[in-house]
Amino acid sequence: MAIFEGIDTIKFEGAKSTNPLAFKFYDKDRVVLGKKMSEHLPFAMAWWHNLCAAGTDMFGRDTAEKSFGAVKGTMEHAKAKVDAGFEFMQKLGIEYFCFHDVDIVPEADDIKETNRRLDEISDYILEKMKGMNIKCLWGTANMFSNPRFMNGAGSTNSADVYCFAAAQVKKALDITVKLGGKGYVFWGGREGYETLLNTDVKFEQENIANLMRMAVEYGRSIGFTGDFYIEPKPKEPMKHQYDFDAATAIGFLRYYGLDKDFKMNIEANHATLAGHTFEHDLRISAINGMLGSIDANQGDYLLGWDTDEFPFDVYTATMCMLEVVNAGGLTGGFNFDAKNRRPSYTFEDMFEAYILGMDTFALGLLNAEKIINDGRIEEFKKQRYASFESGIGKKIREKKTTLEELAAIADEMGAPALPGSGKQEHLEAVINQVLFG
Ligand code: XUL
Ligand code: CO
Repeated sequence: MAIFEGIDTIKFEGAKSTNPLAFKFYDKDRVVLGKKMSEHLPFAMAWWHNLCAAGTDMFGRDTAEKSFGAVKGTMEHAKAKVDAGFEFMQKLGIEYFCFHDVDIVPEADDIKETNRRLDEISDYILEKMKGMNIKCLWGTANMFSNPRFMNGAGSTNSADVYCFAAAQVKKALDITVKLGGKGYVFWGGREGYETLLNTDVKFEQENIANLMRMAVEYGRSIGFTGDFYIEPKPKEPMKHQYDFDAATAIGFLRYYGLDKDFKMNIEANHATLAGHTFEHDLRISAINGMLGSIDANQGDYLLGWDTDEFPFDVYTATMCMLEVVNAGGLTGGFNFDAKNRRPSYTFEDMFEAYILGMDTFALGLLNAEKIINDGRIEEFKKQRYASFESGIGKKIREKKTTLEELAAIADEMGAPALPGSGKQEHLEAVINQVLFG
């Protein structure tokens, strides 16, 4: 029995289609820049937003009905969510899912019982996966919702809570490996602080790094060959979170010798909360060889928190896809860490949200292709640094010069000529011409 009755497999119908339950731009087999769209865009469903969250916010209760025919908080409900999730992914042609431990089972008071439930549900998920082209992109442990984590998990002041966090990471890794997950995420939900008056920052960061080191050791010992990811976010729920942005997280990983096993999982709305564009954090990750995966969503520039909206902004998706394509693609995928707005509470809304997100990234990819093929942006950038291609510029790049030599050249020349126009407006106009001309 179908859960999403009346909703058929979502098909590509093209830009002119007025069918809300059809793709207008995401045409999975269309070849773009030498690869199929579906290969450029390995989309994933976020278990938590799509199957668990039903609209509760600080001011009101659920608006959406997500019991899927079972009593909430039971293992029957956990299984109904699996049924719903797989039907949903299959109908949309989504090949991956992401989960937290407590998204897939109700948490029990005793971790031994929670772990038993995780064994049971992962057997059930594995059974579902058979014969279907649906895989696990990444798993993670929720170490921020339960009150025990109020002072953090790796950064907690309590050694007992630290043990609990370790136990959850261990089990979440077991389940991720069991489901063939490509990655394992650390989003430091409460790894941060409210006030320095009660916080030893160095102590806490060392403990977080140690938890990650133990996770790598354990993961590798049970055959996990994928990437570990840090998902940076500057604030919310904590006032200050340690993994502020990609640059901060990369520095942390290098300092603690974790950079060989970890990459970044960059979330658009987290980058903008950090005062960056999405593409900035993608670029910083890419140039450090750490662009792993993406949490695809968008924020609201008028609101100062993580609104987790479905991607709609085609310019941003275009800039994102330029970064991804230029980096040679992702080792992970595009996880829609996004939720329907509270008043969009129907099953159709769930599908339309994913169609919007997938079409937005398809447009981003098609636009990136146009910009790359046009070539003017890349050529301008190349020309901009041309003075480093020969003469003293070349010597500087080859590290064959000294401050004394450069100072002597400066003495000779008097004032240098102005370095050439940055031509931002020109380049922006080129983008608009390429996209809409
Ligand atoms: C929270 C967030 C998380 C992570 C996984 O802002 O993005 O859902 O993606 O823990
Ligand atoms: Co996220």
